[in-house]
Amino acid sequence: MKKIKLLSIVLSALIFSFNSCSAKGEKTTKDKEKKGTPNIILIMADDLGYSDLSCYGSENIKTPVLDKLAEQGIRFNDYHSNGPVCSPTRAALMTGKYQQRVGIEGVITAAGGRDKGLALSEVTVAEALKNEGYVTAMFGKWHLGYDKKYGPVKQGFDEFRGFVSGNIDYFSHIDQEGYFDWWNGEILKDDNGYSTDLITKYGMEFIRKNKDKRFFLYLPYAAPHYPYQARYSKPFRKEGVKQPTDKSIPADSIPAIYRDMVEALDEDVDKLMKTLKELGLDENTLVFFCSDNGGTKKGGKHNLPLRGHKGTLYEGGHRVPAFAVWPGKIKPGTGYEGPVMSMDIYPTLLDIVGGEKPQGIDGISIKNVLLKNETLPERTLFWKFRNARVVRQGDWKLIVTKEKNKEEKIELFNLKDDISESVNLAEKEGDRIENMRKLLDEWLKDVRR
Ligand SMILES: [Ca+2]
Repeated sequence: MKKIKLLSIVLSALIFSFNSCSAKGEKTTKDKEKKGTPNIILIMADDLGYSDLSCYGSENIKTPVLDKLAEQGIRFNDYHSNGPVCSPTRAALMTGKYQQRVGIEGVITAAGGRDKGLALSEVTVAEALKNEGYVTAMFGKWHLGYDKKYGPVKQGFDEFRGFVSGNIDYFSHIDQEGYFDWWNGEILKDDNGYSTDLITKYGMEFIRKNKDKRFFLYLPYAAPHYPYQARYSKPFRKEGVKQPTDKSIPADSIPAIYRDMVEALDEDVDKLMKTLKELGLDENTLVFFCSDNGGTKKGGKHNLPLRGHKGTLYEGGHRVPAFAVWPGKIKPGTGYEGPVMSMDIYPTLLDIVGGEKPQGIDGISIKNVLLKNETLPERTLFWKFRNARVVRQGDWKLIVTKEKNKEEKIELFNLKDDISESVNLAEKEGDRIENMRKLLDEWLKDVRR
C-alpha cells in the first residue's frame, strides 16, 4: 500500500512537473514570438557614392566589415535615395512619402533655412515604431529642421545625440555657417570626439542599455560628407565664422582623407556588430545600411560606372549602396536587382514588426523581398530636384531638364543596357516618352502642396 502511495506521489510530481514544463514551454513560445520581432538598426552614410565600398567596386577604399555584412544578407544593386541631396532623402526616409509631399524638395540650408523643418503633423517611422512598443534613438545627422521645435525628440526619438545641420566640423562640431551644433536631446551640449566615433559610442551604449527591450536605433553618420577630416585631422571651424571647408588641405590629399573617413565608418560598424554579438542580439536584429545620396564630384571617383554625382538626377546622384542583414531570416548572399527607394524602408519595417500599416504614404513594403526573395511588382518611380524631373519605368528612365531661358532637354536611357546613361534614345522612342511624360504630369499634380 505504501509503495502504491509513493508511486502515486511520484506520478503526481511527474505530472505536475510535466504540466509546469508545458506551461513554461508556452511561455517560451510566446517569448519567441516576441523575439521574432527584431531590433532594428538603420545605418545611413552621408554622400557615400555607389562605388565607395569595396564590394561595390571601390579600388582604393577597403571596407571589409560592410562587405562581409552585405554578403551575409541581401545586397541591393538598384537602390535609390529619394533625393540627390541630404534633407529630401531624410524627409522621405522618415515619412515613407515623396519628399515633395512634405515640402522638403531641397536642402534645408544652414544659412536661409533655420525656420524650416519637417512638419510635426507627419508621423515618422520612429513614432510608428514607438507605437509598436519600440524604444527609439537617433545618433547622428538630422537635417530636417534647425529649430529644436523640429528636432528628433519631437519626431519619435526617445534619445538624440548629434547635429541638425547638413555638416559639422568632425571635432569642433560647428556647422559651416559658424553655429555650434551638437545636441543632447534638446540641449546644445558638446561632447569630446570625432563625430563618427561619438555616434558609434552612443549607439553601443544604447544597445547595451536596451538589450532586454525591442529597440529601433537610427544612426545617420556624418561620414563621408565634407569637411574632409579623418581621425588624425585637426578641428578648423570656429564659432561665428563661416567656413565650409578647410582651405589649408591640398586638393590632392582629399582622396586619402576621404578613404580614411569611410574606413573609420567601416571599423565603427564592426564595433556595433560585435556589441550585438556579445549581447547575443545579433540573430534578433535587422540591420539596414544605405546612403542618403550619391557621392560628390570632388575627391575621387565615387559613383563609377554611373554618370553624374550628388545634386544631379543621373544615376550617380541617387543610386547608392544598400543592404540588409538579419541572420536566419534573410538568406545570405542574396542580390536584388529591382528598384528600391528610401521611402520603402518605413513601410517595410512596420510590416516586419507586424505594426499598423502606414496610411497615405508612397513607399511600399519590401518585406517579401528580404525574407522570401520575391520580386516587387513593377511600379513607376519619380524624382524631382531643381530644374530636373525623372520618371523611371522598368529599365527606362526619362529625364526632363528645363533651364532658365533654354529649351527643354529630353533624355531617355535604358538602364539595363546602359547603366552609365551614355546613349540618349529620346529620338527613337517618341510614344514611350509621351506616355512617361503624362505619368510625370500626373505625379507632379498629385504631390504638389
Ligand atoms: Ca548627403
